[in-house]
Amino acid sequence: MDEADAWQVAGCRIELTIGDITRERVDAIANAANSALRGGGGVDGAIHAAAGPGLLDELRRDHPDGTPTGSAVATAGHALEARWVIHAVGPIWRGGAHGEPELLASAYRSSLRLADELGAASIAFPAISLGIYGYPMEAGARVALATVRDHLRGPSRLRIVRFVLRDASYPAFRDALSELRGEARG
Ligand code: AR6
Repeated sequence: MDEADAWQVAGCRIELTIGDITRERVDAIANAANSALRGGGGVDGAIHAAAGPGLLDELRRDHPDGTPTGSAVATAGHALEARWVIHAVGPIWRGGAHGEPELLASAYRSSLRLADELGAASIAFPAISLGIYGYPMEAGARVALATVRDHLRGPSRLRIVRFVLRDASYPAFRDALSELRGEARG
């Protein structure tokens, strides 16, 4: 990882990497879920497959009505290395005038708050809403990183926030990271 892939904000390091989030050895991984919380395709499908059926059982039992767009819920990690999975629901992109940026920020903010409540020191995120939900990559990457930065400027026990990305979204995150770092330097 070179310095273009990392940003120290207060006591926490934000990192960008390319990989498979189901293999991350962190306290918590976030899932790009839908509001029904019953699994799906994309990273959600991969996380359910790797965690095993206990994950869906727990979601059915504890969240029978799902959770709204912009919110997040936590479960155990089951067969994953991570101790917790934080199921965050990003918005479906509908042109940008339906509150999408605020809903995406809210999905990240809710996840970070939950991670802090649980006492997690490290969390990995996928690029929420930037796949099947069609959120434009550059704008979505900027919302993701700015929301993490803002959270870390408040009280937080997080020491690592890692974005585990696919090739397609990585350049957008790298550009957004360098832009935000530049702004922070003034
Ligand atoms: N590790 C890291 N990133 C991944 C992985 C993985 N194993 N697999 C895919 N991605 P998406 P969304 C990337 O579509 O846009 C599901 O059906 C992917 O390349 O998974 O929020 C849910 O149930 C993309 O960059 O999530 C919802 O219905 C990013 O993860 C809906 O899709 C997010 O893509 C959510 O859509």
